Amino acid sequence: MKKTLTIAGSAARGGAGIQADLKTFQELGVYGTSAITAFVATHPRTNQGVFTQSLDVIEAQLHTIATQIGIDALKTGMLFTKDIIELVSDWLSTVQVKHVVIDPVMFGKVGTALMEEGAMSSLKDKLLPHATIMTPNMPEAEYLLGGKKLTSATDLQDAARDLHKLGTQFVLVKGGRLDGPATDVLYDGVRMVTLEAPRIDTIHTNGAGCSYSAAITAGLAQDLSVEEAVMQAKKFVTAGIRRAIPFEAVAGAIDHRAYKVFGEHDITVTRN
Ligand code: PXL
Repeated sequence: MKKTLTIAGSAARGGAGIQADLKTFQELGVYGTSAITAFVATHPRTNQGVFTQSLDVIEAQLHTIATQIGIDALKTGMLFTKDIIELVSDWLSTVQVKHVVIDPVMFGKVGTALMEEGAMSSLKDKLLPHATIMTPNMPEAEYLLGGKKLTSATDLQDAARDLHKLGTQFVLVKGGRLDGPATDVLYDGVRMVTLEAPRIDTIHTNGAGCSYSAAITAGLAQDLSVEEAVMQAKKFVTAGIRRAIPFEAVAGAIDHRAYKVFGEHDITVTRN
């Protein structure tokens, strides 16, 4: 069984973060391990929402997994601080991991900050050069590009070309926030691949981004090509959103079982 690792935050609600990643790994048939960078939950008295872990705790998890289990592919999700980004980047320089997926998590669905201010330069200069693929959504791509606004599928392609210069092998810009079909673009410096899924009219998409990058990680661990892994991941997330689990108080989560149980995967791929 191939082994995967997620380095990310714990989302107590169970839809996103570490919880989404491990569910995705399980569904796609890889062994999942985790290094938790922070806990995301709202404290009833202080209203504090992000509780980062000490660098020692994070380093201990990474060391344990690398020395006792092994890693065929890994992803990073919410790292939150500059110090954590630098710890993970330095650690990546010491281990040989073939496939590294970087989900540059910065904002939650409603704009919640999931990366502290001042961490961007470390993300760009130290972490991204390790990436096989980075998977920004539109606000993250805009922020990485210094505030440029993305409003069309053509803008996504331009953004992918610009982001590729940051040193990752592949860039996947996710256009879920555009109107019309859910269009993403994958660029490797030469070829632009457009993946399109029908728009599913729902607010219940918590964890879609996390699960997308986790599914790519699972595919890469199993030796799919990057394009195949992204295609499978897009199908996985589309099926999950179609069967999303609504919650009463907050936006619901994608159903991680959907791809395997119902097998829906109506996406189209265009290459140019
Ligand atoms: O979906 C982005 C995200 C990533 N990581 C953690 C989160 C969230 C959003 O809720 O809680 C830990």
